[in-house]
Amino acid sequence: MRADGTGTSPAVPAGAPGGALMGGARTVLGLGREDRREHLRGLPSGLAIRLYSAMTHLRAFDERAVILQRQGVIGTYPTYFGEEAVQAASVLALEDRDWLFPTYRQTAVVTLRDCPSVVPLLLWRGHPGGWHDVMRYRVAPICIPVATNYPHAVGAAWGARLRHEGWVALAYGGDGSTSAGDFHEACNLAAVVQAPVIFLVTNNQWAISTPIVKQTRVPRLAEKAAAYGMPGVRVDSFDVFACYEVIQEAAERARRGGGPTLVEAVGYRLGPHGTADEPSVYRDPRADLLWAPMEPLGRTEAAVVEAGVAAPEQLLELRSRAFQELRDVGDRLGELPLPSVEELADSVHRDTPWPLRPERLYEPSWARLEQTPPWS
Ligand SMILES: Cc1ncc(C[n+]2csc(CCOP(=O)(O)OP(=O)(O)O)c2C)c(N)n1
Ligand SMILES: [Mg+2]
Repeated sequence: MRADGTGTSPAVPAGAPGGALMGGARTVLGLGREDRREHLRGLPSGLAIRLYSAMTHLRAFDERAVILQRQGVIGTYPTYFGEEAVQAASVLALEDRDWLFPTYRQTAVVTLRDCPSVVPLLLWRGHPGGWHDVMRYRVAPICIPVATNYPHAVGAAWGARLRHEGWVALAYGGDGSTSAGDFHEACNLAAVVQAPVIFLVTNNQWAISTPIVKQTRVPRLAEKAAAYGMPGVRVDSFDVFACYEVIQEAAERARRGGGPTLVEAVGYRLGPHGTADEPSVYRDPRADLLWAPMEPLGRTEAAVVEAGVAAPEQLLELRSRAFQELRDVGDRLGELPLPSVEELADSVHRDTPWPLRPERLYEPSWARLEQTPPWS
């Protein structure tokens, strides 16, 4: 990293797609051809392929999940189409002992830590088998209430610092989450106690139907970091190499005792908010066309092939394998039996409270009234 904290990759040129909105964002793929080649050829051996492979797996998972939702096998599903680069980079830039704190948008990051894909898919089927082993993968349960995962990550990271355990925590979030009180409190406390935590905010410019201009007067979210006393970095969210670099730098700083970092991965939500959403009713579809060339998989493929880091056949092979694997997982998922009422009730609490015990769920409400609760 340079002395001014900007790292080795420069900012997205203003003339590039999204250049105006991406102002100040770090890039590798947006470099001129020669510089980009040099950068990609200088990466540690196999890293480009590992990143690409993780991205294809995430894409295959996401596409399969949308198909399964359309088939009625799973319920509502928040697609992350277009966010594969930042998500793949976030896992690979960290060590296995580091903790991840995902939201509904990062359903599949746990599978990059070798959790079987069927597990998060079962979650969206409302099946108790959808709870991954939190301690084994060091991935917290996903948080659907916006911004609630930030304080969890800060608390965990602060604990790690007090115990000198050497791991860092990474909490995901979106542009909308930065308006929530939890975000403010988490950033403030993290900086005060120098917690080894990374706030990875993917600014896709939309919080369901609320655009970023209605969310904040500070469109460069990374600038908010200054108010808390921590570094803030902008990066192109569609650029897996720049995201990897920025997150790794933040993790190294945190590990050295340098405290938290706010990483703003800026881009655009290329898809709908989720399977129940239709964005054309609230945003101009022409903007989608403008951003389409930033789609991260195709962009990465073009760059690594051009740089001679991978052959097109090799990438095709990786992509086909990932898609076949997820097709098989999807087929098996549809065949699994639905959970019983007992399984549903018992999966929520370690010791199921009396009013929620499975046998009681079958009783008509008048029968419950006539019984004496055990605490009376
Ligand atoms: C506390 C809370 N309020 C409202 C919601 C409903 N909700 C779900 S996602 C979402 C938008 C969040 O947008 P953003 O933080 O930009 O993340 P993105 O969905 O774009 O990844 C909202 C308002 C919620 N889940 N939790
Ligand atoms: Mg958003």
